[in-house]
Amino acid sequence: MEKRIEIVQGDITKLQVDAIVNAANSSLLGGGGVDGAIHKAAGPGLLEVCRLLGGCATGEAKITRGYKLPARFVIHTVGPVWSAGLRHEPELLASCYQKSLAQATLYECKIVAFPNISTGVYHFPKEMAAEIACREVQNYLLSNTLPEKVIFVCFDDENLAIYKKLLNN
Ligand code: AR6
Repeated sequence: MEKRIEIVQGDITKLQVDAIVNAANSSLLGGGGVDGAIHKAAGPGLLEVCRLLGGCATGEAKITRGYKLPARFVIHTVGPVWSAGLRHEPELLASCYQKSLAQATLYECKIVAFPNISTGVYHFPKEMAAEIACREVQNYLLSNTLPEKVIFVCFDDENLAIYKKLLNN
């Protein structure tokens, strides 16, 4: 496996890294899943500043401080809702990774952690989502020195197995 990529299983809100990525919705005003967990752990300061951001389009990313989180920054990105692959979902998911990484570079983040964007309530097929995530991160790291390291945080066993299989060969 590429030395600058790591896979861990667990709760992304616990990681003491430069930035964690949030799988948000376009309102940026919180929700369930990883988004809910991040807002709960960050405290009300995060929601307050998110209200000022004016939302975020699918495939884009916006950055805030981490407030009470151990992570310094939160990069909020909005993954596509899977709709049979007919609405440019793969390109939009690729864009989430590219735009999030670009924010991380801009804010000089050394270590960035990603959840498995869109693979929860947005129902993007997990295998395809992982292929896109790995490809985009690998390509980005080839041409950028920052971030130094990217962590894929897998919450469920299925994603963990998929990422291990993809990155260990
Ligand atoms: N740490 C890491 N990963 C997590 C955590 C956690 N604490 N909790 C869940 N996951 P989802 P989406 C995993 O549904 O599909 C929200 O309501 C989870 O197992 O959080 O992009 C937003 O507000 C799954 O693999 O995000 C949006 O409305 C992955 O995170 C909508 O859900 C993504 O699942 C976004 O849907």
